[in-house]
Amino acid sequence: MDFEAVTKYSKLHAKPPGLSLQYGTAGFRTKAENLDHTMFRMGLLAVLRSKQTKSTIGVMVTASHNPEEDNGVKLIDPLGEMLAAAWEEHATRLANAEEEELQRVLTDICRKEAVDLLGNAFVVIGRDTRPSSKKLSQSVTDGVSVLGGQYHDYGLVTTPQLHYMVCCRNTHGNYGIATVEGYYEKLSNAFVELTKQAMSQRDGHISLKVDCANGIGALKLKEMGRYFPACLMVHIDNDGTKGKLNHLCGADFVKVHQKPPVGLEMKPGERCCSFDGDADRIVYYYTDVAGHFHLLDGDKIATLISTFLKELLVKAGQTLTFAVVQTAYANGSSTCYLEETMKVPVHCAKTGVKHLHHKAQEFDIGVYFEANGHGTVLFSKAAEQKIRYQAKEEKDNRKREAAKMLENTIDLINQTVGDAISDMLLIEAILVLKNLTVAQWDSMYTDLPNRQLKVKVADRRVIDTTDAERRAVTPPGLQEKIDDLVNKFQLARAFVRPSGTEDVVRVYAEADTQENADNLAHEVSLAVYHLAGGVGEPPKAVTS
Ligand code: G16
Repeated sequence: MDFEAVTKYSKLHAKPPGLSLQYGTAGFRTKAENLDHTMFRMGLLAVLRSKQTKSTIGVMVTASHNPEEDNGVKLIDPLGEMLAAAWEEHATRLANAEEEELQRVLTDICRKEAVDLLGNAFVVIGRDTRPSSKKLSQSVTDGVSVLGGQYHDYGLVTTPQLHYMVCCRNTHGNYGIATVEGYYEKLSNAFVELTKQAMSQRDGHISLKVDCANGIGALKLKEMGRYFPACLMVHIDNDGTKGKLNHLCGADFVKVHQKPPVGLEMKPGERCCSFDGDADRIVYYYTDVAGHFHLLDGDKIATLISTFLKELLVKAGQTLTFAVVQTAYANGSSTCYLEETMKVPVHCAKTGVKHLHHKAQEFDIGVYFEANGHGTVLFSKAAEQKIRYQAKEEKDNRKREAAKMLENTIDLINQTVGDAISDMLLIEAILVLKNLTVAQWDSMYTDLPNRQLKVKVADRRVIDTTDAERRAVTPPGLQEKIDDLVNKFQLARAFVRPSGTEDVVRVYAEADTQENADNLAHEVSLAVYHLAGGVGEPPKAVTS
């Protein structure tokens, strides 16, 4: 390793003194102006990871749902999955090393991970549309180059597109062609194959409004429009020409505030959805004739997809293990419906796609979704082979047709990570195939009223949790207080956890009525404020 060059270039990407960051739920996130050194260093780290795994590694510059002034970076491992946990620790140490410690930290990582420094390294880079992203992605390439790594810069892509590229490159094209055109063709062809028979039997077209959060999703959905069949009419709103990224729009806004985004007009019954800033999350919604807003979040999406897959597996006569993975944020009604009505095993993982993804890998078919709309479906290698074999060789027509549909579903899904575009196409296909309106889908079960709040504290790390984040271990007395508050309400549940992407503590509460959910959330917020070092004014009561 040419330490002299590393030291020289590192000074051009100097670390703000005293700044300490952590590789959180989805990489590093903070104000963009504090990230230059982290980007350079993640370029260095990606080279080491690439040399160690002898594979292409991805670096995505994005802060996803965070405000436009923030930015972030995350590394993508060889099969398109999130960076391995041990390397997250290396990432944190490297990002926080003072200049004079850099050489020691790099040497230490190489020793611990047995990195062959003579090996080749290849890194692919992508970025979202934030004003700061271009310059920050150049800092990544500086880091890659100084350690002699090769790179390909995909420029503006959605986060899931970069995950897809990494997987395609490391599977030598087996997963798909590693270009945006390859991505568009793979997904569009699968959508057409899956829906063509059903579409030929019905009049009219599929029409959908998409709030793209003024982010990269708008650009990519527009490009992809050329590949869509004529029957699929997607109307793009919040395309970035007027509004600010994630401001009063996007999946996170709609989910947390339980109301429509600005910049999108809805007629009663019209199907709408929102992406987040880097298009890795999606939620659906509509208003009914009485003007009431209905949200179909990640839980409703997981339920729809699970129902569809289970029906196909029964038709195909396949006996594969099947499970759904959720987080503590999953609405109690959704878990109940999945377990009791659908008889599907449900598991609870910690927040963060990486945790859900790992759990879902334990099954032949693992459906995972966070309530916030981030999720996908994983098929084990063995399950995929069985399905593809049956789609070709099965003699029974009905079973073969079901297997073919499962095969097209596999091709439509981005198995590397939650993908708003891929999820949207799958949902649209299922609604066509099952002949469901959005209101019929919504009526599968009724959500328990719920509320999410944020509390500012001096140091959110004072809150430690256990049991997949459903119980607080510290600070002392907080969990007991939450238990007391929950006991005051019917059908109630509440938990708190430090966010891994924003400098806040998140509070979730659900109860029998919206008023009770709001009151419970507010009282739990006050408990956090008083027991965990709240800053500023105490949280105000919720006005729904
Ligand atoms: C990221 C993660 C998600 C997580 C979300 C919020 O989403 O990928 O798994 O649910 O942050 O995390 P936290 O509550 O820890 O802030 P995104 O869409 O922002 O990348």
